[in-house]
Amino acid sequence: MPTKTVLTYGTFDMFHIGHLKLLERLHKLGDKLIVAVSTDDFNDLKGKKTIIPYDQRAAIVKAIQYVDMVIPEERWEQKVEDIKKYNVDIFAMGHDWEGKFDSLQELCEVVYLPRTSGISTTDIKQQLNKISEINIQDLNRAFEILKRLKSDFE
Ligand code: C2G
Repeated sequence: MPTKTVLTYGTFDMFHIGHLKLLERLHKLGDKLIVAVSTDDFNDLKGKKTIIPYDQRAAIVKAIQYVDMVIPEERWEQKVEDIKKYNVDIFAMGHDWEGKFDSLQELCEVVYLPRTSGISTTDIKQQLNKISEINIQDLNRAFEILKRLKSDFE
């Protein structure tokens, strides 16, 4: 039975359930799932700031049971070469990329799957920023109380 190979691309920063559910669905589309993880340099090119460095993001994706191979994504243009090099049958992305890669239909099937709602790396970063802001305000309040206590006892 010929192997059906699926290929996808992504940053996978702060790996979360949205990434996992996508990889799980991509795994079910074929027999072999290849994931191209955006390198730190490529993310600079994409204007995407990441928290987790490439080697850790790639190691996490590689450890996912649905994933058979991880390759670096270094250039927008590498998709054509990758599809040919790995005999890809299905190129698939989340639907936030709907239509962006239709030109690849000359080489293989192109599929856009619904994103998982309610979770994104951007949301996680915003929550983390909120926590650090609250912590700083709490620390300032505690500092003011300590200063008042100190002057009361002087
Ligand atoms: N995704 C999802 N549900 C979410 C968040 C992300 O299905 N809640 C999907 C995205 O649609 C994408 C994949 O998970 O297909 C990886 O998302 P990102 O890490 O944000 O990848 P991105 O920065 O979109 O990089 O050349 C293509 C780019 O490298 C894609």
